[in-house]
Amino acid sequence: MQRARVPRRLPPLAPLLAAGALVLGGSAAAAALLPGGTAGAAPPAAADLNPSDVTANLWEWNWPSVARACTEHLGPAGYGAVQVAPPAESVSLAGTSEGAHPWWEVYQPVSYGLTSRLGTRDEFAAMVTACHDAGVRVYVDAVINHMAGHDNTVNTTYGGSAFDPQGFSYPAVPYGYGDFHHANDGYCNDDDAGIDDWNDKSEVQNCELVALSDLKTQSGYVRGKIAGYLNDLIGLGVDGFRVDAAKHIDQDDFAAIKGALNDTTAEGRPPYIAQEIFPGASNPELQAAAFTRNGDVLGFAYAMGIKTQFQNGTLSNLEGIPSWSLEAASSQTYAMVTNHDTERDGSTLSYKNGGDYTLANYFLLAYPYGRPAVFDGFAWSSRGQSPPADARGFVTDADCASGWQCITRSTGITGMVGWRNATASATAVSDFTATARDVIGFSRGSLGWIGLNDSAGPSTASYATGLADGVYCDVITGGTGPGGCAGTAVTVSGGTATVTIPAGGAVAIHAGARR
Ligand SMILES: [Ca+2]
Ligand SMILES: [Ca+2]
Ligand SMILES: [Ca+2]
Ligand SMILES: [Ca+2]
Repeated sequence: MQRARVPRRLPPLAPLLAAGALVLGGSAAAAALLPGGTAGAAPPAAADLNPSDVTANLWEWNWPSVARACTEHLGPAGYGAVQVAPPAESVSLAGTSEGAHPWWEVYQPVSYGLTSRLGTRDEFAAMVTACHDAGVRVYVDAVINHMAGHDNTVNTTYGGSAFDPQGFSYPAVPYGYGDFHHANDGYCNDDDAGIDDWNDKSEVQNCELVALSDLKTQSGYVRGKIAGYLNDLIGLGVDGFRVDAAKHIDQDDFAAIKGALNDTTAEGRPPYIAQEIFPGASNPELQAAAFTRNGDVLGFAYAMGIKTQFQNGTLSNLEGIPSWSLEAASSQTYAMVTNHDTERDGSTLSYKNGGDYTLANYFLLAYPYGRPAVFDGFAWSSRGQSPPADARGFVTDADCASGWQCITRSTGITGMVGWRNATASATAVSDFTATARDVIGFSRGSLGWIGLNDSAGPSTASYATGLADGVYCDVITGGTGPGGCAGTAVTVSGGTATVTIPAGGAVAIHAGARR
């Protein structure tokens, strides 16, 4: 079910009155409903953004493509946010050992200008406006731990800004040699400045990650430049940040940067923060829990655990998630099935896993752990491969029929975004039932029920649903449609439903999608 949205620029009462939802005696009565009793005051923009914790991570989609996705798909489906790839001007590498213009170019910024392979500053700004108008927040992947690799042998860039990789010189910011960490400089106690002890907090945070020029975030000047970049994005309407390589920035330094950020323009609150704390450290100071005071963390352990259960066909084990040892509490986690790094290193499922990947994304949206982000990147066959781009590396429009993944707009996933939004207030899992090791069902209170079948054949069984008696429309097959259900109808009687779940598929019903 898709609900109509109120265009954000209408005065606050007009849509309600137009819809006949309120019958009032005139403007005085209407004014009494507004804070301060002032008719015609600017509406709180927050009311116009989708009340949803679901993000679509449209990784390396160019800005016009993100804008169109927000307007045509993400907003109408009820997504709360879209995550976009790093927007800063970056290196442009026509020839590398991984081919022309590898995807990781955008993780090597050369300035904080917004002329990039994903579009211009104007296109970025227009994208944010289009997404907000569709009810969708914009979260930016912020690369602030480092600038480009000092091992680059060319200094070509997408916006034309000059930089000197070996000289650590970025005149467009400007940053110079002294704004970076160097070998044995009193910060990085290492002879070649490259991190090799991944459990030494000082080395991990003050030395270089794979030759990337590491910013001296202890410097007030450097912190000011980073905060200036993020505040520029906030000024364009950006609502939050996925902080790249956050593990490599001292927690106190990032707290100081965060303290200098403006509130968001749309909702007037601090930007949402999701920190990339790559797992693997045994030193507690480098584990996710040591970073949550600065914001949420990416849910790597959850994604890896999901992979194991869906690949092994052991969905019954998902009942035990509350006892899994995960990075952080649900309220501090940005959850996912995959992202651009883990789909390449194979630590999580990806589009290459077919049905398991789709089913795992349904589960991500159904299960109340973290703020789920559904990923759509591009199809790839070699690890460093460029996104579809022109000869100069500028990314071409995302085409779902050619080269791009578009699960975020699929019927099943958009149905599940609606399901998650409709069940949000039922925060616990109930009625968890495993009718086989690879077939499960569970409820979210009295608001929704889902069944998932990871076996090779259809599975028919009876489930306690928690729902009121009636006929519901499965949202995986389209939810409600003209004159009934677009797809499968499910009858609940005495709180129980007998459901046939397709092989490798799911059936999901909620109180907001009844026939
Ligand atoms: Ca060392
Ligand atoms: Ca070293
Ligand atoms: Ca660092
Ligand atoms: Ca499986």
